[in-house]
Amino acid sequence: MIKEIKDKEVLSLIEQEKERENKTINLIASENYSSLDVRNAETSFFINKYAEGYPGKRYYSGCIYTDKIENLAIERCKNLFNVKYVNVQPHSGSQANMAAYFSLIKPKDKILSLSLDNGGHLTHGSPVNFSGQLFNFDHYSLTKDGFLDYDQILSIAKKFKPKVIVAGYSAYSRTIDFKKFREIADIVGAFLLSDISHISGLIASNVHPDPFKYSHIVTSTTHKTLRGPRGAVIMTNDSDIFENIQKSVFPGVQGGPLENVIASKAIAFGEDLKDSFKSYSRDIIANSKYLVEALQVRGFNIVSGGSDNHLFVIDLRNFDITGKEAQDLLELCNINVSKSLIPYDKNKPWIASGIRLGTPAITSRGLKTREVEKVADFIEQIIKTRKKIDIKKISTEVEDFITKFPIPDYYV
Ligand code: DSN
Repeated sequence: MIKEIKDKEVLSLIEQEKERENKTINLIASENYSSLDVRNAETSFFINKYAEGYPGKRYYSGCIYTDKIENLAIERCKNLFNVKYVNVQPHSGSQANMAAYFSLIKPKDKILSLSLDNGGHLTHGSPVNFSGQLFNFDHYSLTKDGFLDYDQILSIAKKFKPKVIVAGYSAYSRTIDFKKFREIADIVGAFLLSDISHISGLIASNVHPDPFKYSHIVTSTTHKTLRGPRGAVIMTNDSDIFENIQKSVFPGVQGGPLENVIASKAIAFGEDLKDSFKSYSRDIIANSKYLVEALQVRGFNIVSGGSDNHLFVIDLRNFDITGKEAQDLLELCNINVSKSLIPYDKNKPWIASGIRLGTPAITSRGLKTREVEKVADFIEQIIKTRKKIDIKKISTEVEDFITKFPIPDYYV
């Protein structure tokens, strides 16, 4: 498809991005490589179609195939997560969370969530985000050693009396106990909203406990561990709440759905239903655990001391380098990570004292534990020798190593 782009300026940037992705070890926990089918569907004729509304009830004519593609995406997503009701229209995780809040509560109502600086998300009440501006948030925090503290969550919930409790994170490396969250929500009469954007692929593969039994609403992006297009879904088992979700997404938060992206979501959910996806998810976790151990042996401190999922955060303070400095240096050496606050960080988010690493993307390229050991070697060499590092030499070594594992077009 890419050869058909005639705009040379844009084509050149697309080609350069492809080359950058090929020669880089991508450890950004929220990124992945979607298949050629997923990418191609985004450039299909569905890109042309306006379809405000839902299958069978649209505000435009000509939706015969649009209805079929959206229904296909819905059915596949229902099968993937074994859930009764799905809205596949949210353009992004942020819009999914906005619609989810509006499905349950009104502006100014109270929500309890993990703060951004402890590993939460912007849409979980950051003051610079719509969530923090429209709703009244209080936050729970991690323990000093980086774990959720359910007693603390219950105690804050009893005092704060939120209408919604959010479970779900951007930088938490441990298993989430959704059952405990629901017990707390029931004690204080709150709804439980589980934002599984990061771990949805692991949940779909049964390698992380299921939130659906316990949550009133589950939101997820589709491009992280699910390996689909950039976008999101909202799911529930409650028919009344689902009616609110439908109204909150359209006309509440969004206008016309991106049916080309919904076609891509249908393809991704189809891929995720295969057995090979389940073994991919198991490999993600095996690689994450192995990378943690390999880095610990090399003197790196990992927040909470380990990982049960696809990601973890390195506390860099013992190396006298900030998260930003480490991220920038690693990027020069063809390794991408994202700087991350550590619990009770003294640095501001733009600087941070840690970096977040994830294994979904390298696992998609076929790296196994033997190669993960090499990734740990590179990170050690770069961070420890940073003052006299030969960037040209090491970036070439990284490129030579990772290009032996081409980004796949298809996943069998
Ligand atoms: N920005 C995403 C992440 O990196 O976790 C979450 O939206």
